Amino acid sequence: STFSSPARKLSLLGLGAMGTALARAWLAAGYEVTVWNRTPARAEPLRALGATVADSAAEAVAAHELVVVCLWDDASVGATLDGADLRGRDLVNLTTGTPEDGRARAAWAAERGARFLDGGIMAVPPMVGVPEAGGYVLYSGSAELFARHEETLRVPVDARYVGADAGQAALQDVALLSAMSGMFAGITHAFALVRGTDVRYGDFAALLADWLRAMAGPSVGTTARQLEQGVYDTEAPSNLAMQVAGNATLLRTAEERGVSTELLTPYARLMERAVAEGHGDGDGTVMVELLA
Ligand code: FVH
Repeated sequence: STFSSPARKLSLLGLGAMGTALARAWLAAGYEVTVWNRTPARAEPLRALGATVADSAAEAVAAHELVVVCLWDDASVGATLDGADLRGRDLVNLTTGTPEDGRARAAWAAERGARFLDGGIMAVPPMVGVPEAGGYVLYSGSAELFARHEETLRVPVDARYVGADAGQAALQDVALLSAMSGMFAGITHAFALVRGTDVRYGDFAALLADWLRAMAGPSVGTTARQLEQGVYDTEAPSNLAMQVAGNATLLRTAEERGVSTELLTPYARLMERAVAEGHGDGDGTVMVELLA
């Protein structure tokens, strides 16, 4: 179609774990890929797979219209692209950053004559090139750029465009990562509780995975509905007052087992504040308002 990628070729700067996985996926799909990495040795396995290795970042940028960067942080993007001529380039930034980083980088790219798309990768390297793994990239920024290169961008992992505000992909990326962080905190505490007991880790892991799935699905749906309606009445027999009472048992159990409560305490304190402010009869959704 007229919106498909005009050429099956691109430059990729940054060959860490993620950049290398992306390069491999494009090469496997028959794309012409020019690569560059600060430490040149990391490019050699890709040369063996057919990539062209540029001697400098500027040379890689000059090679193709579509330039993808996947670097450590936003500062390394600025440092890497500093001396490159970005005029007429379609710059896709797959480096994790904040929403403000994304917006500032979009303005920076526009000043240099480039179109810009910011991407938040919701996948780990082994998921790249494996569609059934369910990974995707959230993109925001130039809709025109996304339409033009959508076919190419979908090669390593699925792609979802979330809006013209270049900060939007990072916002949703970081929100999802933050939720993951809380989940991993819970998993860490749970395994610490059963550690050194007769509980078999494998059996417990199966219980834990099923429990998290059963809780997360309905919970996020309820939270979204309540935020949309601005009504936080409890929809389940588990209001905040009950949960605060339950927290005392969680904390006492940790103490009995000699497990630190440092992961549990902050969330328990927020629930207590919600109850103290008169929200004991409602669902935990009100805590979203207490935070923001
Ligand atoms: N790996 C993952 O699981 C996650 C999944 C979700 C997305 N993240 C983000 O992807 C970006 C790159 O992550 P990565 O996993 O490829 O990271 P590393 O393997 O550590 O490679 C980092 C590359 O960045 C280069 N680099 C670092 N600093 C500079 C700099 N000042 N100038 C130029 N390049 C720089 C580094 O080069 P070198 O050390 O090999 O010379 C690597 O190419 C990241 O934003 C994740 O948050 C990954």
